[in-house]
Amino acid sequence: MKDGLTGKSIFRKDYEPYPWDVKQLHLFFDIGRETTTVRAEMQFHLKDGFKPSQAIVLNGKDLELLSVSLNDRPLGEGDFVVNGEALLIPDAPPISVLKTEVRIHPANNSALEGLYVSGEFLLTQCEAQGFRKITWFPDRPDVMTAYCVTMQADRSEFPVLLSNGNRVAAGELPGGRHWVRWEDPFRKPSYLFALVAGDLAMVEDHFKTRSGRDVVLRIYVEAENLDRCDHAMQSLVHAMRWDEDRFNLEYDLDIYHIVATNDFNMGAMENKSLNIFNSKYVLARPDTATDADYQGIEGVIGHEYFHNWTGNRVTCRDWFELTLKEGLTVFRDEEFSADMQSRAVNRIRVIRDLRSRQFPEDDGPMSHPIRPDHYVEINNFYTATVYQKGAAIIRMVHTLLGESGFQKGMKLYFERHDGQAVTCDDFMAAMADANGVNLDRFGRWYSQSGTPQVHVSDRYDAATRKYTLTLQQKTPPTHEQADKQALVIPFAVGLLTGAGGELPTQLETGTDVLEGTRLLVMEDEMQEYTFVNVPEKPVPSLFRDYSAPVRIFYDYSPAQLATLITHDSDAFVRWDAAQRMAVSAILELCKRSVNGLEMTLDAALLKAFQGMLADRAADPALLAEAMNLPEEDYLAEQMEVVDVDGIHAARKFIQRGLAGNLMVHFAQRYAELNDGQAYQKSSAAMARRALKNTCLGYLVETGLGESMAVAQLASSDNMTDTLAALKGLLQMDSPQAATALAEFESRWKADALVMDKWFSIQAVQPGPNTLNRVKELMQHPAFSIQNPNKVRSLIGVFAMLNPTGFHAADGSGYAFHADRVIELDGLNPQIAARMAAAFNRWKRYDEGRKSLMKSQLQRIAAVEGLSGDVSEIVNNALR
Ligand code: 0A1
Ligand code: ZN
Repeated sequence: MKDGLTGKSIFRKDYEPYPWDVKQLHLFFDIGRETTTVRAEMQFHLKDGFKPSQAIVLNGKDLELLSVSLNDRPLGEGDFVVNGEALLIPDAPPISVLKTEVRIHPANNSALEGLYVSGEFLLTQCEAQGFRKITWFPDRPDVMTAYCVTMQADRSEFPVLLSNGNRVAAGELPGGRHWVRWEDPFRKPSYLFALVAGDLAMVEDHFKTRSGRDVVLRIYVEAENLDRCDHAMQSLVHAMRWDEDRFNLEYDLDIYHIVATNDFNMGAMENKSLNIFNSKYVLARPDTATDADYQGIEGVIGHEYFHNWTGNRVTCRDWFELTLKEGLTVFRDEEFSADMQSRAVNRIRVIRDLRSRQFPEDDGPMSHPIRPDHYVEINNFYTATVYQKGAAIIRMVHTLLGESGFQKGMKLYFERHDGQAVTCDDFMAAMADANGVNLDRFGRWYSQSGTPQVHVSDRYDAATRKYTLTLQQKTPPTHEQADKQALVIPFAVGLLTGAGGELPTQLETGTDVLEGTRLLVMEDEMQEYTFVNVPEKPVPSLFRDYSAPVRIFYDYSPAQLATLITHDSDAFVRWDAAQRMAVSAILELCKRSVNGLEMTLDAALLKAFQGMLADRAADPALLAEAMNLPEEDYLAEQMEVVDVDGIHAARKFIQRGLAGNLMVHFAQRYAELNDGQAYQKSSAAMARRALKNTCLGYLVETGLGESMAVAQLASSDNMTDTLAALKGLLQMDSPQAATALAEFESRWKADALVMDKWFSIQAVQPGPNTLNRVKELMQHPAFSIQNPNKVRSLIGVFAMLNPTGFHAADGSGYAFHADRVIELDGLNPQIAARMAAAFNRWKRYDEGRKSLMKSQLQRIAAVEGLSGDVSEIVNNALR
């Protein structure tokens, strides 16, 4: 696939239903690390409406075919055709029992898709198209069937044998072997199949469902991790309860399994009743996991559990519809986290993530609608767009219909589609029909890519006491879609007095007077809203709670931003105002330094920070969010041509300036929060740690910080504080940093997840020396290029989160990274493709960097036998 044209695109419009019902699938596994044999027995019934003598088409990849038979007749070479990943049996009778036997090699599977080895056990990953690496089958989500899975294996090597559904039989075999049979009463698509075999330890709990059924909950981990499962188990119980309370959805089997692995391409996988998790999203103990890890675990455990209804009971017709399950399930997990912890803090983190990851994606070579129209490799479409923008679009449906309207829609969706494989249109139809509204125009969000811009302007007329907001929306053309339509945009707005009081609002066109936020719905390219009885020129509080995933343009004065930061009732608007102030201060400094002018600290920003530090009423976690300066990559997105070093210098200058000027305030707040109390998991305690460590991050830019960081490191009883102190020492380039790193390493060298953090904090260090350090760290015994978590934490962090390192002007970062992409492509194309995306924004840099990145992309594209995964990414980028 050298020229990028050979990677064949698949189109949504080409969907055709599968002609066959698969009544059931019996699988027989003879398990071994080196070799596993898989026998499959499938019953095909021709569906009504299809003409007789259809072919049966199955998918398979890297399978050693041992035998095929049809209705008990062995098939020979001439009876079927194997063409690439398809096996075709022409003219099959309307009832056909097909039996196949294949051999596969788990230990050689470095792509971590299909059946593979992780430590002392074997496991599967089938989404999206991994099942075809296990056996021949119609590997597409609209083919659902009942699975009965029998496994046999050596008992001492594989004491635990798991699959989906219920364990219905088991027994001993001669020679120290045993067998187990699992049956899943729910028909499911192949991507939800799972199997686990090996030596695993387990913790168990129970959940009583609302209707009184007892569900056994089990988490399987490697024995040394048994003491790190409590939080995951509690999160699971909370998720089960929450889905009953909020969505009226109850679990449907008597058993729920989670298995944690260190070798996983993604976060976790929702296989029916046998979730498989990246251990990062299961294992936590206060001394090994940060608060962010704890929150991540709760969110991902929730996410996979919620898929049981949104994904498993109702699944996707084809992979173009991926956001049907992912956007909706992310929305559900966001709501879960918001209900469990601080809603406002969670919301801000979601918005920050959307803007810093999804916006650039939507503006780059991989831009696609949440429901793409074509792809080469589906694995490249598990994106921030499909997931996070997908969730933002579901959130707008929720905003428009309200909680009860939304729940009515969900109810109808399940009534209509339980047990089916459906489309996003089916989902929207249920929402619309249940509420008697028309959502057709809203549906454009599913087919249009790119981030809409909303330009807001206003005028106030003191004589008539009228205030008019004019909104203009425009979605710039994207890589694959030139023409854009107007979208339906929920616009939640409030008006403040200059002193910060909330004004009641009344529209010229209406009579109702609203005390708080007013929800308006923009449908056209341009719309005006005139408010009456407005006593003074108000400060507009725009898109409260970020009511639509758009870029908001309004020319705020520093005084208006200050009013919003201090007084607005909406946490998003307060945070956003603080970010805007910081962004403009930093970008202004960039400009000044380009023009040879001296850098100065923005007075309004200084004052705002002083105010925030003095605020004892606000949630400390929200203050921490507001005081965390925008990241360098987010700042880069705001520039015409990215000035890597300028951004870094300007941001650093502001950070130092704030720290120096407000040292006493930071130190005082730090001292209050650093109260010596023992670790607690509560969100209040997490919020205090967040603000404390934000203060520390500033203090290390002053003479006070080093001793504070050293003391915090020495006394810490949790990973959040430990890591913050260690990062602080690195950030200030303290002479103590090397010892601290070495001590951390010697304490945690055998702990994979903790060592990931150790790699990351070194890879993220700005400056020219880091590349060599990263190269050295690749030789560290705890590093392995075969392990996705390691690759992400060292190579991924360097490329994506260390702009001054990766974008070194001599191109050394690019050359190194391209080598890694090529090396990874031979091992794990999915991960290689994710890494290759680091070059996606190449056109936004200066000429020198552009041409350096381009030549690395060309070098990758020219690799003989490059995977479709990487080829799609680099050729899109080059186009
Ligand atoms: N459905 C999972 C994500 C996932 C997708 C692909 C995987 O392997 C290639 C693994 C997991 C989720 O949304 O959690
Ligand atoms: Zn998901």
